Amino acid sequence: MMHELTEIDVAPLDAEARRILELNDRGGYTVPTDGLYPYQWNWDSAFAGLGFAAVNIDRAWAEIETLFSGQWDNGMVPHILFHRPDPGYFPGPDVWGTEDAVGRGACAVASSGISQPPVAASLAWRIHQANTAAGADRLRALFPKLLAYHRWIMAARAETGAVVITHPWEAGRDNAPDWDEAMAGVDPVGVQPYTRRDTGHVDPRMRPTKEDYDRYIWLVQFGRDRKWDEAAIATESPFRVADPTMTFTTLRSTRDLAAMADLLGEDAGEIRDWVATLEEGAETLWNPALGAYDAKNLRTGNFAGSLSNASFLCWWGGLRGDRAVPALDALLARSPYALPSYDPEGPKFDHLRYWRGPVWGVMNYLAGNGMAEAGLTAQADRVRRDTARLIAENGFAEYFSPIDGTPAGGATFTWTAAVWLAWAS
Ligand code: 9WN
Repeated sequence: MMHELTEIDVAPLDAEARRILELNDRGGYTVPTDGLYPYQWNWDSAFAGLGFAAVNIDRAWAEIETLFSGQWDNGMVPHILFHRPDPGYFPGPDVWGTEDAVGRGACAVASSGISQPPVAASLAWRIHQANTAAGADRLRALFPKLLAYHRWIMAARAETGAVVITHPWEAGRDNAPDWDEAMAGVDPVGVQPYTRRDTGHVDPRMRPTKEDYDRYIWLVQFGRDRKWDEAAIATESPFRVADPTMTFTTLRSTRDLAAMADLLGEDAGEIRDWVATLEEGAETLWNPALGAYDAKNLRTGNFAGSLSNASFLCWWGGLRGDRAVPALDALLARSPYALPSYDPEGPKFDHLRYWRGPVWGVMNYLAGNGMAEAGLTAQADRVRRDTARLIAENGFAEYFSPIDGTPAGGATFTWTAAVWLAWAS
């Protein structure tokens, strides 16, 4: 399965990746792909910034700054910023109804009411490292905003030390098997009639089911009815799941925030306390039966039993030790292309259905870099080479089949282009 990068002609792919960033640039922010996702998404945007760092450092910082223009007064950074209305995506700002949300305050940018994996601090730190002279003032200006974001996460979402999601969209892994038990606990009674837009852009076999969508929309209505009040949602929602993606990306970003604080001469005491809390929380996600980190439904205490690409973000989170290596090696051995979002031998595997099997470049970037840092050189190499091979053979798709590499979801995808420019090439 290994592929020598020397066999890939990188120059035309570099050019295509740059063209995609330009194509999806809407002036200060980038859409994930034209049509399917016409707004600014949180973690997509952080990756877009990373991609731009290889092209235009000023534009890279602008991407992150525009993302934080949508930050609520309570520190939360929403998962979607609706800068300009677009009927091509559902649910839009009218459905989210965040105008009078608790905690939004004076923020004038229309947005959703949930967040997404907080990779912004980590990727801003890398953008800074790409050009420290150009980034000095930008980093200083961004730091208090990043700190406020993380203070919100720790206050609103880290009651067990691990970081919880209140909606599957918040994990960025929408229909992962990780949420199946919690989603079964949501009775979508009273969902107002709606028309999906995603299945008009993309083959429905590559998207979540109607059963999933009914529950996604029910959870949006649930939050909106409580004015997005975190305390009420924490007490009353049937859906509250501790997530490895959120936990490990938060942990890594918190470590990077501490490094920023040191550089800027700021006090890092509060930040280092968060690292300790998150490390203890990460331990609660270790599922011995799986031999890997797993999602945990806080309403039942049950693990999902899901071996996923998120399981192997532990090294990106800065955890060390090799107890997850046997499960990783087993997963790699049964995946023609690494890393599948769900175990190809698991009972819920579906090679094209979104987060129930396909490979995602951004997850490979995070997991692969973590493996390299932890000294898992062979595994890191395999993940990076497979990412390059998938893109070289199938284009800059949203995601790919781990079995035969079929490109799936949207095309000319921003974060796939960014991952190519920043790492895979
Ligand atoms: C909902 C934009 C986003 C990504 C997510 C991915 C998908 C949205 C959707 O697209 O989610 O947020 O409508 O399917 O799952 O990770 O940020 O690319």
